[in-house]
Amino acid sequence: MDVAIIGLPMSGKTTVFNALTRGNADTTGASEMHVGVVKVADPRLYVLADIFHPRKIIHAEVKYQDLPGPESLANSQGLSGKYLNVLQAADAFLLVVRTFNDPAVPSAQETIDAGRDLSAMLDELTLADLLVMDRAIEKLQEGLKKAKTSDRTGITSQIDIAKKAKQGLEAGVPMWRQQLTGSETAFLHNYQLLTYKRVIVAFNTDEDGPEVSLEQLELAGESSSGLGYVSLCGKLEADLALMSEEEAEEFRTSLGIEDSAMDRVVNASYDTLGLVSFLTVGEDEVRAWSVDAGMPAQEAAGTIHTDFTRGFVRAEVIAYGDLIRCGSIAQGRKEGLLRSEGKTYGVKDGDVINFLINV
Ligand SMILES: Nc1nc2c(ncn2[C@@H]2O[C@H](COP(=O)(O)OP(=O)(O)OP(=O)(O)O)[C@@H](O)[C@H]2O)c(=O)[nH]1
Ligand SMILES: [Mg+2]
Repeated sequence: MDVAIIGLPMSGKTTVFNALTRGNADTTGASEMHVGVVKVADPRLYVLADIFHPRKIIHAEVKYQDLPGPESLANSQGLSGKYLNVLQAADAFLLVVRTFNDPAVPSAQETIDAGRDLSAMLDELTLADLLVMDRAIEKLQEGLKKAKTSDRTGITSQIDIAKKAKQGLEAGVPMWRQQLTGSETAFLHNYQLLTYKRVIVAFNTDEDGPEVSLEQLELAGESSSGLGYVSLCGKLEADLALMSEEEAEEFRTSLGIEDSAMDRVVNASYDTLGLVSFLTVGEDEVRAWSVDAGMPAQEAAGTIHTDFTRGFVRAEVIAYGDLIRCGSIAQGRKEGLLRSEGKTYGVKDGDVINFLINV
């Protein structure tokens, strides 16, 4: 999963990036982009490793990309900039919103107002898509003038789709929530619109909180619908991320923080995006793969290797809990807990899967 960190300038993006990646990126106004890859903690892998003794344990991964302030949507101009492709390639956005009070850290605004800043950022995303749709409609209309009669119907319906998306955006509905048919979605896919991505908000609080929740912000209309969020202190978490795990754990306990920012952001991302992990086991590796919940088994096979989609025969599936109870695949088979599933089986979290492939 690729997550691009966005937010207003000086909201604490790089600090949060450091907290999430145990990084040490410069927060004194550096202008380069930072990239960090983090393993998704999954204790089930270690339990499975005790059974299968694999050579490797491979976690699912999240890639975080931290964009320099002015480029990361500070204003709509920034979007056409050189980082647009990074935003387009991301699976989700982590939107950092400043709620910490620190007179030493300058801010474009005089007051701290999470609702205002969050709305402004969401508007930026919508605005960027609106610009793209406007340009698309213009281009298509030009094309229509020159088009052969036989192409006109097609182009006209494409213009209608773009106008429909534009209307939705103007009403403040992000693309992912718009009611569109499969062919409309397929056409719009070409434009790599940003509001197709799900947004997880990270409220960057002071060390002593208070925690911020989306509900308390009372955002206008439905604009907060479908957002995930976490409340964390970026600065504190960035410090903790550089300590040993034991030390950090001790500090967290004394501060009453249950989970690390890393775990909480990953959990919120999985929840918001509706992701689950299926697991594969063997002598070579025990591994977690993240996919959309309910993804058909044939498509899930394709995440391991693209050839697996074509060669899919069936999937042998056992739930993680059942496998642990049985102690081995063979015992699971004996007890009838190892199921044989077809192409359309919807993958669930914790499914231990062996794909049977015919290549
Ligand atoms: N007090 C306090 N300061 C913070 C917190 N998070 C970030 N800062 C400070 O705010 C300043 C900006 O933080 P950055 O993480 O660089 O913010 P940014 O959004 O990456 O900034 P740009 O990339 O320049 O837009 C730094 O001096 C940080 O130390 C926080 O939770 N509390
Ligand atoms: Mg930064």
